[in-house]
Formats: sequence, structure tokens, C-alpha cells
Amino acid sequence: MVDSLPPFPPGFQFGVSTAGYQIEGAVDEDGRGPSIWDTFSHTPGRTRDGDTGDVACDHYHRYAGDVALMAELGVDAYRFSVAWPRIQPDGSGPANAKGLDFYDRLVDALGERGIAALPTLFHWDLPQALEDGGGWLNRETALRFGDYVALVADRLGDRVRRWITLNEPVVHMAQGYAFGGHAPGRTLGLAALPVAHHQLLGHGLAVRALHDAGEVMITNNLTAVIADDPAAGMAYDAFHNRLFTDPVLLGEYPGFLADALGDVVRDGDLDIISTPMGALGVNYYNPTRVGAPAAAGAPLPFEIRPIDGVPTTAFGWPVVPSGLYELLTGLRDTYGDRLPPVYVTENGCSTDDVLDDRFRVDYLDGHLRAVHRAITDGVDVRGYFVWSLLDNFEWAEGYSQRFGLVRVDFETQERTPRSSYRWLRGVLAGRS
Ligand code: IFM
Repeated sequence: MVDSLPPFPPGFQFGVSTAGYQIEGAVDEDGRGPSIWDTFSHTPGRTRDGDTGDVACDHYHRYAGDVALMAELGVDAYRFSVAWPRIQPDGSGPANAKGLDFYDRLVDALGERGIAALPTLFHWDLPQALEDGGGWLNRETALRFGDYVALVADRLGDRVRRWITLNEPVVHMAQGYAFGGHAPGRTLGLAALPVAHHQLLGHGLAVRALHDAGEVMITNNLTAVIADDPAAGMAYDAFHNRLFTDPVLLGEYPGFLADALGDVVRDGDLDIISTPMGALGVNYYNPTRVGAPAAAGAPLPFEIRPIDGVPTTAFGWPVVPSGLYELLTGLRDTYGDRLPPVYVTENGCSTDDVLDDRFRVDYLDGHLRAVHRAITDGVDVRGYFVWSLLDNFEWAEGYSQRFGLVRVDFETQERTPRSSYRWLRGVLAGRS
């Protein structure tokens, strides 16, 4: 039994997060084109047990029931992602009306329940046709992204007032293009760096396309760095965090990364990338401990080390709620008044396949207390979103990692709320 949480400021938003390819299924319906994740998950050996997102949680057909689950939970907002290949099956050209219709229905269903929609415009499911042209290694993809965002804003902008441009560009660059664990499965090492710049350019163009459409933010996976060696710590912080946050908030890249990017960055790009945003999204799961590389001549100036002596999630990720406090106060200390209001747009854990998920309750309780402490100490945090509403397709791990407040039986699609769902419902109902 955990003590009740301290009260959050009036207007603080509680929500849940999901992403298109992880829950929607219906990959061949209503004109949707193939994405890099369809290709990747259908390539033997790429995902655990060969799992794919073909059906996932069948949310495309069951969204109304899922919205009812959110309403019963009592959340203020729902973060989902729009699948680019539903809107532009080939990644360019006019909108596929049926693709937009789905998100139209979803946004209306949310509105009827008084739940604010928070769409993410890119959560890794790039249209395959764009990947065939180089994906995010190609500057053109950023321009195409700006066009696509304008199409979505045109259709949903009358009801959606808050948007996320990109989800976790660092993970998409590192896993998708540098190390190959995610789609599109490229293993370019440091040669993947242009992917960071082109995603950021796409972000900036999206912010401009959304200029009349309310509050816009980018969401990265940020980590608190535990440095065994100061130089290694700074290097890791630059690669993982500042490579993405400095350009959007300060209009510049960290020095050595600016050098590495060279003429990938063209005149005027940083002005576009640093177009003022209304907020910053933070996805936090765990801190990262780094030290100097053991081997001389290692390709990266740091090595990642285990964090001992703390609980770990089913994924093996260390549970350190104070890392979220350090991260939030660190952002304030680094960026000062350049830091816009912050939303924690993802936080959560995978657990064993149980219904009585006390581990998740403790995880969420601890992290919400960390957010509260950061607010008390002056960080302007405006919301917190649990990852995730439902068990879902956890990328290369397929269906083996369960992150849901609600259990999903992937054979029958039955949804069963877990203890954490009831706990959160109690927290939300208890708000004054
Ligand atoms: O499932 C992912 C999500 O798509 C992005 N952030 C981290 C989650 C858990 O790994």
C-alpha cells in the first residue's frame, strides 16, 4: 500500500501514451501504404519470435472501447501517433482521405469524453517509399515531413490544440540507422549523424506548418547521466540529450557534434530548427551510467555500464525515480529561461504478465513523486503521461514486453485492467 500522492498544481494534465504501429494493426486497410516497420518486422530474424504489428491491439477497429477505458480511468489527455503511411501511402502527394478519417473519428471520440488529443506526428513508421529514397539520411525527407504535417493540421487542427512533432529522434537515429536494432535496420555507426539533423529540420518545418494550430513540442528520450568519468559523461550527454535539445532551444549543436555534422547543416537550418516551441516533451525511463572506454581507440568516447543495487523492470532497465528529478532540474539549470514548459510524455515500465502489477504501481508512484519534487523546486512541468495504456508491440521485442495499465490478450484482444489502472484511477479521482 503506497501513501497518497501530494497534490499537483491546478491544470496539471495526466494522460496515457501509445503509438500507431504499436497498437493499430489494420496495416492493409483504407489505403495505408507500407512503412519501414512492416518491412523490418516481416524480415526473418529482426523481431522476437517474428512478431509483427499486423494486428497488434487491433486499435484501428477497437478505438472506441479503448477511449472508453481512458474515460473510465479519468485521464485528461491521450497521446497517440498519426501513422504517416495512412495519410500519404508513398510519403508524398495528396492526403489519403480514409487515413485522415480514422484520426478524425478518434479525435471526435476523445472530444466526446472530454479527453484532449495529443497527436505525435512521427513515431518511427516512415513510409517505405521514403526509406527507399534514403530515409532520414536524405534531406528531402524533412521537406516531405513538413508537407505531411500540414495535411494533418489542415484536417485535425480545428479540434487538436497541442502537437508533438517527433518521438525520440535519438532512438530512431541510434537504433534505426547506427546500430540496426530497429527499422530500417541500418548499421552506419557515426555515419548515421545526418539522421539527427534531418529529423530536426523536419521538426522545425513542422513547427512552422503548425503555426496556427496551438502548442507544439518535440519529445525526446532523455536520460540523466551518471558519470564515472567527467569527459565520458559530457560526451554521452551530448550524443543522447544535447544533440537534440541544444539545436531546438539554443539554435546550435554541441561543438564537437557541429564539427562532425559539417556541411550537412546548411545556412538557415538552425533558424528553422529553433523556431520557438510552446513546450518540450520528455520521455524518461532510466538514467545511464557511463565511463571512459576500456579499449584504446574505441569508436565512441564513452562506454555504458550497469547500474547496480536498484530494482530492474522486466526489460532489465534500472528503476531510479530520482533520475527523473535530476533530469528535470538539470534541464532548467542548463537552459534557464530558454526552457519552455515541460511535459513528461512517457514514463512507465514493463512487468511480468500479471494482473496485480504492484511493481508498476510502485514505479509510477515513485516517478510521480519525482515530478512533484521538481515542480516544487521550480521546474514548470505541466503534465505526465504513462507509457502505456495497453500492452502492445514493443518493437524488436515483439509482444514479449508488457507495458500496459491494461493487459491485452493478443489471441482474443480482450482488455483487462491491471491493479495499476485502478490505482491511477484512484489518484485521478482523488484530485480536488
Ligand atoms: O515502446 C516504446 C515507445 O515506442 C517509445 N519510448 C519507449 C517505449 C518503451 O520502450
